[in-house]
Amino acid sequence: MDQSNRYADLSLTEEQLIADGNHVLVAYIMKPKSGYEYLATAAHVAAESSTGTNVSVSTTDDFTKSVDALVYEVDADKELVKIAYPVDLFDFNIIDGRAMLASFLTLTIGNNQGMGDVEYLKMHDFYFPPQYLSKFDGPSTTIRDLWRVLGRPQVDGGFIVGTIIKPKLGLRPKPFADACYDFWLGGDFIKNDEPQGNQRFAPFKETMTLVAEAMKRAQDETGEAKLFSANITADDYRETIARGEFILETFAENADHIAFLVDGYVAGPHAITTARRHFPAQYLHYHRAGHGAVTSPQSKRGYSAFVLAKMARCQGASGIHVGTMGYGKMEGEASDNIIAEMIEKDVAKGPYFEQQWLGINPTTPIISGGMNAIRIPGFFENLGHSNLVMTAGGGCFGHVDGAKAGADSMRQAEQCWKEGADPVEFAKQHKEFARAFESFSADADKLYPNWRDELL
Ligand code: CAP
Ligand code: MG
Repeated sequence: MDQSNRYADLSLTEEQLIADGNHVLVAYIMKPKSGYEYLATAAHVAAESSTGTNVSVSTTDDFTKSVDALVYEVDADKELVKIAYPVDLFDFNIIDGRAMLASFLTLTIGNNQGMGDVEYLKMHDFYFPPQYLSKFDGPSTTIRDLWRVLGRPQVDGGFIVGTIIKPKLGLRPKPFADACYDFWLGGDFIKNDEPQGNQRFAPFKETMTLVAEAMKRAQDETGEAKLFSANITADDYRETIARGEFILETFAENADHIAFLVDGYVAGPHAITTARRHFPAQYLHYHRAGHGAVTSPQSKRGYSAFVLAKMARCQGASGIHVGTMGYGKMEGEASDNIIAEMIEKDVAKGPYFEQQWLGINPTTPIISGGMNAIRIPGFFENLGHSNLVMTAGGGCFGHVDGAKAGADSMRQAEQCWKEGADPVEFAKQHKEFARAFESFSADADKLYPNWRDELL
Protein backbone atom coordinates (compact mmCIF):
# COMPACT_ATOMS: atom_id res chain seq x y z
CA MET A 1 0.00 0.00 0.00
CA ASP A 2 1.55 3.32 -1.07
CA GLN A 3 1.23 5.65 1.92
CA SER A 4 3.31 8.46 0.50
CA ASN A 5 0.28 10.74 0.17
CA ARG A 6 0.08 10.66 3.99
CA TYR A 7 3.62 10.00 5.22
CA ALA A 8 5.61 12.09 2.76
CA ASP A 9 5.60 15.84 2.19
CA LEU A 10 8.45 16.83 -0.08
CA SER A 11 7.30 20.45 0.06
CA LEU A 12 8.67 20.69 3.61
CA THR A 13 12.10 22.32 3.84
CA GLU A 14 14.74 21.42 6.41
CA GLU A 15 15.31 25.11 7.14
CA GLN A 16 11.64 25.55 8.04
CA LEU A 17 11.54 22.35 10.09
CA ILE A 18 14.58 23.49 12.08
CA ALA A 19 13.20 27.01 12.45
CA ASP A 20 9.89 25.64 13.74
CA GLY A 21 11.74 23.45 16.25
CA ASN A 22 8.98 20.86 16.54
CA HIS A 23 10.62 17.91 14.83
CA VAL A 24 13.48 15.51 15.38
CA LEU A 25 15.15 15.03 12.01
CA VAL A 26 16.78 11.76 11.01
CA ALA A 27 18.93 10.96 7.98
CA TYR A 28 18.97 7.35 6.82
CA ILE A 29 20.66 5.43 4.06
CA MET A 30 17.92 3.18 2.74
CA LYS A 31 17.49 0.65 -0.05
CA PRO A 32 14.09 -0.89 -0.76
CA LYS A 33 13.82 -4.58 -1.56
CA SER A 34 13.68 -5.14 -5.33
CA GLY A 35 10.30 -4.40 -6.82
CA TYR A 36 9.44 -1.71 -4.27
CA GLU A 37 9.20 1.96 -5.23
CA TYR A 38 11.62 4.26 -3.38
CA LEU A 39 9.29 6.98 -2.03
CA ALA A 40 6.55 4.49 -1.18
CA THR A 41 9.03 2.42 0.84
CA ALA A 42 10.37 5.51 2.59
CA ALA A 43 6.80 6.51 3.44
CA HIS A 44 6.15 3.04 4.82
CA VAL A 45 9.25 3.43 7.03
CA ALA A 46 7.84 6.75 8.31
CA ALA A 47 4.46 5.13 8.95
CA GLU A 48 5.93 2.14 10.78
CA SER A 49 8.16 4.51 12.76
CA SER A 50 5.32 6.71 13.95
CA THR A 51 1.54 6.33 13.67
CA GLY A 52 1.01 3.73 10.98
CA THR A 53 1.34 0.11 9.99
CA ASN A 54 1.01 -1.67 6.68
CA VAL A 55 -2.73 -1.04 6.35
CA SER A 56 -5.07 1.83 7.25
CA VAL A 57 -6.84 1.35 10.58
CA SER A 58 -10.32 2.56 11.49
CA THR A 59 -9.24 4.18 14.75
CA THR A 60 -7.05 6.83 13.09
CA ASP A 61 -8.47 10.31 13.59
CA ASP A 62 -7.36 13.81 12.56
CA PHE A 63 -5.22 14.25 15.66
CA THR A 64 -3.35 11.04 14.87
CA LYS A 65 -2.38 12.42 11.50
CA SER A 66 -1.02 15.57 13.13
CA VAL A 67 1.79 13.53 14.70
CA ASP A 68 2.68 11.47 11.63
CA ALA A 69 6.39 11.19 10.89
CA LEU A 70 6.96 12.65 7.44
CA VAL A 71 9.49 11.92 4.74
CA TYR A 72 10.65 15.36 3.67
CA GLU A 73 13.63 14.54 1.47
CA VAL A 74 14.59 11.55 -0.69
CA ASP A 75 17.39 10.97 -3.13
CA ALA A 76 17.16 7.46 -4.52
CA ASP A 77 20.52 7.75 -6.27
CA LYS A 78 22.22 8.52 -2.95
CA GLU A 79 19.89 6.10 -1.13
CA LEU A 80 19.16 9.05 1.19
CA VAL A 81 15.92 9.43 3.15
CA LYS A 82 15.27 12.18 5.67
CA ILE A 83 12.32 11.85 8.04
CA ALA A 84 10.86 14.48 10.38
CA TYR A 85 9.50 13.07 13.64
CA PRO A 86 7.19 15.38 15.63
CA VAL A 87 8.66 15.80 19.13
CA ASP A 88 5.20 14.92 20.47
CA LEU A 89 5.71 11.33 19.25
CA PHE A 90 8.37 10.69 21.87
CA ASP A 91 7.91 9.36 25.39
CA PHE A 92 8.75 11.52 28.41
CA ASN A 93 9.24 10.38 32.00
CA ILE A 94 6.25 10.56 34.33
CA ILE A 95 8.62 11.22 37.23
CA ASP A 96 10.26 14.37 35.89
CA GLY A 97 9.16 14.99 32.32
CA ARG A 98 12.64 14.28 30.95
CA ALA A 99 13.29 12.51 27.65
CA MET A 100 14.43 8.92 27.34
CA LEU A 101 16.76 7.56 24.67
CA ALA A 102 14.85 4.26 24.62
CA SER A 103 11.91 6.08 23.05
CA PHE A 104 14.08 7.74 20.42
CA LEU A 105 15.58 4.35 19.54
CA THR A 106 12.36 2.35 19.54
CA LEU A 107 10.80 4.73 17.02
CA THR A 108 13.70 5.72 14.78
CA ILE A 109 15.45 2.35 14.59
CA GLY A 110 12.77 0.08 15.92
CA ASN A 111 10.38 -1.96 13.78
CA ASN A 112 11.75 -0.20 10.72
CA GLN A 113 14.80 -2.45 11.06
CA GLY A 114 13.03 -5.55 9.91
CA MET A 115 10.47 -4.51 7.33
CA GLY A 116 9.66 -6.84 4.45
CA ASP A 117 9.97 -4.12 1.80
CA VAL A 118 13.28 -2.69 3.05
CA GLU A 119 16.61 -4.21 2.03
CA TYR A 120 18.46 -2.03 4.51
CA LEU A 121 18.01 1.13 6.57
CA LYS A 122 20.76 2.73 8.68
CA MET A 123 20.73 6.00 10.62
CA HIS A 124 23.72 8.20 9.82
CA ASP A 125 22.75 11.39 11.62
CA PHE A 126 20.00 12.97 13.66
CA TYR A 127 19.05 16.47 14.77
CA PHE A 128 17.40 17.32 18.10
CA PRO A 129 15.59 20.69 18.33
CA PRO A 130 16.18 22.67 21.55
CA GLN A 131 12.84 21.69 23.11
CA TYR A 132 13.83 17.98 22.90
CA LEU A 133 17.59 18.21 23.45
CA SER A 134 17.04 20.16 26.65
CA LYS A 135 15.04 17.23 28.05
CA PHE A 136 18.12 14.96 28.04
CA ASP A 137 20.51 14.84 30.97
CA GLY A 138 23.78 15.56 29.20
CA PRO A 139 27.08 14.96 31.04
CA SER A 140 27.29 16.03 34.69
CA THR A 141 31.09 15.68 34.80
CA THR A 142 33.70 16.18 32.10
CA ILE A 143 37.41 15.87 31.47
CA ARG A 144 37.74 19.09 33.48
CA ASP A 145 36.93 17.01 36.58
CA LEU A 146 39.67 14.54 35.70
CA TRP A 147 42.18 17.36 35.19
CA ARG A 148 41.06 18.89 38.51
CA VAL A 149 41.78 15.65 40.37
CA LEU A 150 45.11 15.36 38.54
CA GLY A 151 46.00 18.84 39.74
CA ARG A 152 46.13 20.26 36.23
CA PRO A 153 44.53 23.37 34.67
CA GLN A 154 40.86 22.66 34.03
CA VAL A 155 41.16 24.14 30.56
CA ASP A 156 43.58 22.50 28.14
CA GLY A 157 44.69 20.23 30.97
CA GLY A 158 46.31 18.01 28.37
CA PHE A 159 46.86 14.39 27.59
CA ILE A 160 45.63 11.79 30.08
CA VAL A 161 47.76 8.65 29.71
CA GLY A 162 45.63 5.60 30.28
CA THR A 163 45.62 1.86 30.13
CA ILE A 164 43.32 -1.13 30.40
CA ILE A 165 44.42 -3.87 32.76
CA LYS A 166 45.40 -6.79 30.56
CA PRO A 167 44.96 -9.67 30.13
CA LYS A 168 41.30 -8.86 29.58
CA LEU A 169 40.37 -11.67 32.01
CA GLY A 170 42.33 -14.14 34.10
CA LEU A 171 44.08 -12.04 36.72
CA ARG A 172 43.30 -12.79 40.36
CA PRO A 173 42.96 -9.83 42.75
CA LYS A 174 46.59 -9.43 43.79
CA PRO A 175 48.19 -9.64 40.33
CA PHE A 176 45.46 -7.31 39.10
CA ALA A 177 46.25 -4.72 41.77
CA ASP A 178 50.00 -5.16 41.20
CA ALA A 179 49.44 -4.39 37.49
CA CYS A 180 47.58 -1.23 38.49
CA TYR A 181 50.42 -0.13 40.77
CA ASP A 182 53.06 -0.76 38.10
CA PHE A 183 51.20 1.27 35.47
CA TRP A 184 50.36 4.10 37.88
CA LEU A 185 54.07 4.68 38.48
CA GLY A 186 54.08 6.25 35.01
CA GLY A 187 50.47 6.63 33.92
CA ASP A 188 47.41 8.62 35.02
CA PHE A 189 44.28 6.58 34.30
CA ILE A 190 43.39 2.90 34.46
CA LYS A 191 40.16 1.36 33.29
CA ASN A 192 38.68 -2.05 33.89
CA ASP A 193 38.53 -3.93 30.64
CA GLU A 194 34.93 -4.14 29.51
CA PRO A 195 34.21 -7.67 30.86
CA GLN A 196 36.10 -7.33 34.16
CA GLY A 197 33.75 -7.36 37.13
CA ASN A 198 33.01 -10.06 39.69
CA GLN A 199 34.46 -13.21 38.13
CA ARG A 200 34.81 -16.09 40.56
CA PHE A 201 38.63 -16.00 40.31
CA ALA A 202 38.63 -12.27 41.07
CA PRO A 203 35.88 -11.40 43.57
CA PHE A 204 34.89 -7.77 42.95
CA LYS A 205 35.12 -6.59 46.55
CA GLU A 206 38.53 -8.16 47.10
CA THR A 207 39.91 -6.79 43.84
CA MET A 208 38.59 -3.26 44.40
CA THR A 209 39.97 -3.21 47.94
CA LEU A 210 43.45 -4.11 46.69
CA VAL A 211 43.21 -1.60 43.81
CA ALA A 212 42.33 1.15 46.29
CA GLU A 213 45.47 0.27 48.28
CA ALA A 214 47.54 0.19 45.08
CA MET A 215 46.27 3.65 44.20
CA LYS A 216 47.34 4.99 47.60
CA ARG A 217 50.80 3.44 47.25
CA ALA A 218 51.26 4.76 43.71
CA GLN A 219 50.14 8.25 44.75
CA ASP A 220 52.50 8.21 47.70
CA GLU A 221 55.34 6.91 45.53
CA THR A 222 54.86 9.43 42.70
CA GLY A 223 53.35 12.38 44.54
CA GLU A 224 50.71 12.43 41.77
CA ALA A 225 46.97 11.79 41.80
CA LYS A 226 45.80 8.66 39.96
CA LEU A 227 42.46 7.74 38.36
CA PHE A 228 40.54 4.47 38.08
CA SER A 229 37.52 3.79 35.85
CA ALA A 230 35.64 0.92 37.50
CA ASN A 231 33.19 -1.25 35.62
CA ILE A 232 29.73 -1.19 37.23
CA THR A 233 27.82 -2.65 34.30
CA ALA A 234 24.99 -5.03 35.26
CA ASP A 235 21.54 -6.10 34.08
CA ASP A 236 19.95 -5.07 37.37
CA TYR A 237 20.22 -1.40 38.30
CA ARG A 238 20.50 -2.45 41.94
CA GLU A 239 23.72 -4.32 41.15
CA THR A 240 25.11 -1.27 39.36
CA ILE A 241 24.31 0.90 42.36
CA ALA A 242 25.67 -1.64 44.84
CA ARG A 243 28.98 -1.85 42.95
CA GLY A 244 29.28 1.91 42.67
CA GLU A 245 28.54 2.48 46.33
CA PHE A 246 31.02 -0.18 47.44
CA ILE A 247 33.74 1.35 45.27
CA LEU A 248 33.19 4.89 46.55
CA GLU A 249 33.19 3.66 50.14
CA THR A 250 36.34 1.60 49.57
CA PHE A 251 38.29 4.36 47.81
CA ALA A 252 37.14 6.73 50.59
CA GLU A 253 39.29 9.88 50.44
CA ASN A 254 40.15 8.95 46.83
CA ALA A 255 36.49 8.53 45.82
CA ASP A 256 36.69 11.47 43.41
CA HIS A 257 39.55 9.68 41.65
CA ILE A 258 36.96 7.15 40.51
CA ALA A 259 35.16 7.11 37.18
CA PHE A 260 32.43 4.58 36.49
CA LEU A 261 32.63 2.44 33.38
CA VAL A 262 29.39 1.21 31.80
CA ASP A 263 29.22 -1.02 28.74
CA GLY A 264 26.55 1.18 27.25
CA TYR A 265 25.86 -0.67 24.03
CA VAL A 266 25.29 -4.14 25.53
CA ALA A 267 23.62 -2.88 28.73
CA GLY A 268 21.60 -0.16 26.99
CA PRO A 269 20.29 3.29 27.90
CA HIS A 270 18.86 2.05 31.22
CA ALA A 271 22.33 1.23 32.51
CA ILE A 272 23.85 4.51 31.37
CA THR A 273 21.08 6.58 32.91
CA THR A 274 21.20 4.60 36.16
CA ALA A 275 24.89 5.46 36.54
CA ARG A 276 24.42 9.07 35.30
CA ARG A 277 21.63 9.80 37.75
CA HIS A 278 22.72 7.79 40.80
CA PHE A 279 26.35 8.88 40.67
CA PRO A 280 26.27 12.38 39.11
CA ALA A 281 29.59 13.33 40.74
CA GLN A 282 31.49 10.53 39.03
CA TYR A 283 32.91 10.71 35.53
CA LEU A 284 30.70 8.41 33.43
CA HIS A 285 32.85 6.36 31.07
CA TYR A 286 30.80 4.85 28.22
CA HIS A 287 32.40 1.71 26.78
CA ARG A 288 30.80 0.72 23.51
CA ALA A 289 31.83 -2.97 23.23
CA GLY A 290 29.51 -4.69 20.77
CA HIS A 291 28.60 -1.56 18.84
CA GLY A 292 30.34 -2.91 15.75
CA ALA A 293 27.36 -5.19 15.19
CA VAL A 294 25.39 -2.17 14.00
CA THR A 295 27.92 0.62 13.49
CA SER A 296 30.42 -1.23 11.31
CA PRO A 297 30.60 0.10 7.76
CA GLN A 298 29.83 -3.51 6.82
CA SER A 299 26.46 -3.19 8.55
CA LYS A 300 23.73 -1.62 6.46
CA ARG A 301 21.31 -1.53 9.37
CA GLY A 302 21.17 0.14 12.77
CA TYR A 303 23.13 3.35 13.19
CA SER A 304 26.67 4.66 12.72
CA ALA A 305 29.43 5.11 15.30
CA PHE A 306 28.84 8.85 14.89
CA VAL A 307 25.19 8.45 15.92
CA LEU A 308 26.17 6.26 18.88
CA ALA A 309 28.57 8.90 20.22
CA LYS A 310 26.06 11.72 19.71
CA MET A 311 23.38 9.75 21.57
CA ALA A 312 25.87 9.08 24.39
CA ARG A 313 26.43 12.83 24.90
CA CYS A 314 22.67 13.39 25.07
CA GLN A 315 22.41 10.64 27.68
CA GLY A 316 25.17 12.12 29.80
CA ALA A 317 28.32 10.13 29.08
CA SER A 318 31.32 12.10 30.38
CA GLY A 319 33.47 10.21 27.90
CA ILE A 320 32.93 7.63 25.19
CA HIS A 321 35.25 5.50 23.12
CA VAL A 322 35.37 6.98 19.64
CA GLY A 323 37.81 4.56 18.05
CA THR A 324 41.29 5.35 16.81
CA MET A 325 40.46 6.93 13.45
CA GLY A 326 42.32 4.32 11.52
CA TYR A 327 45.46 4.44 13.68
CA GLY A 328 44.58 1.51 15.99
CA LYS A 329 43.29 -2.04 15.68
CA MET A 330 39.53 -1.45 15.45
CA GLU A 331 37.53 -0.36 12.39
CA GLY A 332 37.64 3.37 11.71
CA GLU A 333 39.16 6.05 9.50
CA ALA A 334 40.80 9.45 9.78
CA SER A 335 37.50 11.19 8.97
CA ASP A 336 36.07 9.81 12.23
CA ASN A 337 37.40 12.98 13.85
CA ILE A 338 33.94 14.30 13.00
CA ILE A 339 32.78 12.14 15.94
CA ALA A 340 35.16 13.83 18.36
CA GLU A 341 34.04 17.26 17.14
CA MET A 342 30.34 16.45 17.58
CA ILE A 343 30.74 15.37 21.20
CA GLU A 344 33.16 18.12 22.21
CA LYS A 345 31.97 21.31 20.60
CA ASP A 346 28.91 23.45 21.38
CA VAL A 347 28.04 23.75 17.69
CA ALA A 348 29.15 20.98 15.37
CA LYS A 349 28.38 19.70 11.91
CA GLY A 350 27.52 16.04 11.44
CA PRO A 351 27.29 14.24 8.10
CA TYR A 352 23.82 15.75 7.50
CA PHE A 353 22.92 18.15 10.31
CA GLU A 354 24.49 20.96 12.28
CA GLN A 355 23.72 20.53 15.98
CA GLN A 356 23.57 23.31 18.56
CA TRP A 357 24.29 21.81 22.02
CA LEU A 358 22.88 24.74 24.04
CA GLY A 359 25.81 24.76 26.43
CA ILE A 360 25.42 21.08 27.33
CA ASN A 361 28.66 19.69 28.76
CA PRO A 362 31.06 18.09 26.29
CA THR A 363 31.81 14.38 26.19
CA THR A 364 35.49 13.41 26.11
CA PRO A 365 36.64 11.40 23.09
CA ILE A 366 38.29 8.34 24.63
CA ILE A 367 40.84 6.88 22.25
CA SER A 368 41.52 3.18 22.60
CA GLY A 369 42.04 -0.01 20.65
CA GLY A 370 45.45 -1.19 19.58
CA MET A 371 47.18 2.07 20.42
CA ASN A 372 50.84 2.31 21.43
CA ALA A 373 53.55 4.98 21.47
CA ILE A 374 54.51 4.28 17.86
CA ARG A 375 51.02 5.04 16.60
CA ILE A 376 50.49 8.15 18.76
CA PRO A 377 52.28 10.91 16.78
CA GLY A 378 50.33 10.16 13.60
CA PHE A 379 47.09 9.94 15.53
CA PHE A 380 47.46 13.37 17.12
CA GLU A 381 48.62 14.86 13.82
CA ASN A 382 45.28 13.81 12.37
CA LEU A 383 43.12 14.87 15.30
CA GLY A 384 44.93 18.11 15.97
CA HIS A 385 44.87 18.13 19.77
CA SER A 386 45.65 15.88 22.76
CA ASN A 387 43.14 17.15 25.34
CA LEU A 388 41.70 13.69 25.79
CA VAL A 389 42.00 10.30 27.43
CA MET A 390 43.85 7.58 25.56
CA THR A 391 43.94 4.04 26.90
CA ALA A 392 46.42 1.50 25.58
CA GLY A 393 46.31 -1.99 27.06
CA GLY A 394 48.65 -3.91 24.82
CA GLY A 395 50.47 -0.64 24.22
CA CYS A 396 51.55 -0.56 27.89
CA PHE A 397 51.53 -4.17 29.10
CA GLY A 398 53.17 -5.19 25.84
CA HIS A 399 56.10 -2.78 26.26
CA VAL A 400 59.33 -4.78 26.71
CA ASP A 401 60.17 -2.85 29.88
CA GLY A 402 56.76 -3.19 31.50
CA ALA A 403 53.69 -1.06 32.15
CA LYS A 404 55.43 1.98 33.65
CA ALA A 405 57.72 2.19 30.61
CA GLY A 406 54.67 1.78 28.41
CA ALA A 407 53.04 4.75 30.09
CA ASP A 408 56.21 6.82 29.85
CA SER A 409 56.53 5.94 26.15
CA MET A 410 52.98 7.19 25.47
CA ARG A 411 53.67 10.47 27.24
CA GLN A 412 56.92 10.90 25.34
CA ALA A 413 55.18 10.13 22.05
CA GLU A 414 52.64 12.89 22.68
CA GLN A 415 55.47 15.27 23.57
CA CYS A 416 57.17 14.29 20.30
CA TRP A 417 54.04 15.23 18.36
CA LYS A 418 53.65 18.49 20.30
CA GLU A 419 57.22 19.51 19.49
CA GLY A 420 56.77 18.51 15.86
CA ALA A 421 59.88 16.37 16.23
CA ASP A 422 60.87 13.47 14.01
CA PRO A 423 59.88 10.39 16.08
CA VAL A 424 63.06 8.43 15.30
CA GLU A 425 65.26 11.42 16.21
CA PHE A 426 63.13 12.10 19.31
CA ALA A 427 63.51 8.44 20.36
CA LYS A 428 67.28 8.85 20.49
CA GLN A 429 66.79 11.09 23.54
CA HIS A 430 63.85 9.22 25.10
CA LYS A 431 64.58 5.66 26.17
CA GLU A 432 61.05 4.36 26.81
CA PHE A 433 59.86 5.75 23.47
CA ALA A 434 62.86 4.15 21.75
CA ARG A 435 62.10 0.82 23.40
CA ALA A 436 58.54 1.06 22.12
CA PHE A 437 59.98 0.70 18.61
CA GLU A 438 61.37 -2.68 19.66
CA SER A 439 58.20 -3.58 21.57
CA PHE A 440 55.93 -2.86 18.61
CA SER A 441 58.38 -3.51 15.80
CA ALA A 442 55.76 -4.42 13.19
CA ASP A 443 54.19 -0.97 13.62
CA ALA A 444 57.61 0.67 13.67
CA ASP A 445 58.67 -1.11 10.46
CA LYS A 446 55.53 0.13 8.74
CA LEU A 447 55.64 3.72 10.00
CA TYR A 448 59.38 4.36 10.32
CA PRO A 449 61.24 1.91 8.05
CA ASN A 450 64.64 3.37 9.00
CA TRP A 451 64.23 2.93 12.74
CA ARG A 452 66.43 -0.16 13.08
CA ASP A 453 69.46 1.54 11.53
CA GLU A 454 68.94 4.61 13.72
CA LEU A 455 67.97 3.11 17.08
CA LEU A 456 69.48 -0.36 17.40
C1 CAP B 1 41.59 -1.94 23.99
C2 CAP B 1 40.31 -2.52 24.54
C3 CAP B 1 39.11 -1.70 24.27
C4 CAP B 1 38.93 -1.38 22.83
C5 CAP B 1 37.46 -1.14 22.53
C6 CAP B 1 40.07 -3.92 24.01
O1 CAP B 1 42.63 -2.78 24.38
O2 CAP B 1 40.39 -2.65 25.93
O3 CAP B 1 38.00 -2.43 24.78
O4 CAP B 1 39.62 -0.20 22.63
O5 CAP B 1 37.37 -0.59 21.24
O6 CAP B 1 39.54 -4.67 24.78
O7 CAP B 1 40.37 -4.11 22.85
P1 CAP B 1 44.03 -2.60 23.63
P2 CAP B 1 36.84 0.92 21.06
O8 CAP B 1 44.54 -1.23 23.98
O9 CAP B 1 44.91 -3.69 24.17
O10 CAP B 1 43.73 -2.74 22.17
O11 CAP B 1 37.74 1.73 21.93
O12 CAP B 1 36.99 1.16 19.57
O13 CAP B 1 35.42 0.94 21.50
MG1 MG C 1 38.62 -3.70 26.24
